[in-house]
Amino acid sequence: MMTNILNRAWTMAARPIGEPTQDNFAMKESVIPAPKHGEVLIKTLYMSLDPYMRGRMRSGPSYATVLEPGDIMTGEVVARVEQSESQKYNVGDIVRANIGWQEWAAVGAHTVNRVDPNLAPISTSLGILGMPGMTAYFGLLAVLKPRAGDTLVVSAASGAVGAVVGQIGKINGCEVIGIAGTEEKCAYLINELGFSHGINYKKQNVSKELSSIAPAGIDCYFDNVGGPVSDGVFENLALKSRVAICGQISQYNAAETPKGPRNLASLIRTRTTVEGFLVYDFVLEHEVARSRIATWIKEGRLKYKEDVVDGFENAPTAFIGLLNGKNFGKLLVKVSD
Ligand code: NAP
Ligand code: FER
Repeated sequence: MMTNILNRAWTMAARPIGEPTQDNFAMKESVIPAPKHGEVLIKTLYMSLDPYMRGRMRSGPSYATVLEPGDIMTGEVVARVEQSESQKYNVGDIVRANIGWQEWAAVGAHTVNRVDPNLAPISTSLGILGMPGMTAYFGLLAVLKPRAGDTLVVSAASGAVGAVVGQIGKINGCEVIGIAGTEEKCAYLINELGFSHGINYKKQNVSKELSSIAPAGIDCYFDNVGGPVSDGVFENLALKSRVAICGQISQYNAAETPKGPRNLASLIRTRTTVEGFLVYDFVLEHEVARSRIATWIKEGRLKYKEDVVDGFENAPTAFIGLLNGKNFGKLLVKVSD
């Protein structure tokens, strides 16, 4: 019945200092577990790779448990039920589960979430209909609260979160400016997603470009990256502007976190509000957001791009690449058919 004899998992072999390397990961094999009463045996189809995983590899204060060397890498997968010891699921059902970087797991049926394959392709339950999509939706609509006519800037704009932020911004009547790391990504923002402008932060001066594109200033900034990109945006904020701190990916591989926020004096003049948030702050509203996003996809008002890497063995390389902008769209690993 089972194709693989053994289960495979990626563990954190050693805590990375600075940029992770292959040596920070180790593959561990184990027997495929047998589900107990109330459990389901699931087989991973797609595995999500997300920037927050770098945070789990770091020691220090966090909203979540940090990994210790030898622990299986944290993460969410979309999987198929292969054996069920629960009334809740049948063999063949598709679920989303927090089993980490693993090919198989036996887990309590109450710990997984059903995925509706008729809503959209199942891979989207890790992307636009999953955690990154929820992040975009609530970070924009509940934290930044844009008004029609606002100028919205989003960084890491072609990524899993950023692309959704910009498109929902457009649906809400914003003028959207995206910042991304290649010409190809910027062209995609404008030609495929309908953003007004794309700024390539590796080739262009973010502050100068923004001051010419939006001389009246930026009303809303959805910050995914921090660092020099955000310095350039902060120099162009409008009166009563809002900044949502979603991520600071430019800092995730830093061996030492820089002390203190920078460049804040101008916020006095502009009366800017800066607010950090976590996608889980809005968990009670996720289902409503998921169905609204699914409707927008069906209506052709939201597009999404996935970057699918084939093969479980390639997860560490793909993850290292994510922290360097190698991905173009939501990064997934295809683990099995
Ligand atoms: P993503 O944007 O699909 O991929 C990450 C992208 O970040 C890369 O492709 C790269 O794109 C960009 N990047 C990497 N290093 C950078 C640097 N030094 N400066 C500027 N950009 C850099 O990832 P995602 O899943 O959508 O996540 C985006 C952000 O949201 C991350 O910061 C993540 O931590 C955050 N997040 C937060 C929450 C929350 O609850 N607060 C939830 C989910 C995600 P370029 O080629 O454009 O550089
Ligand atoms: C993320 C980046 C940071 C994220 C969560 C955090 C869920 C939280 C960081 C912390 O607790 O220090 O992408 O996604």
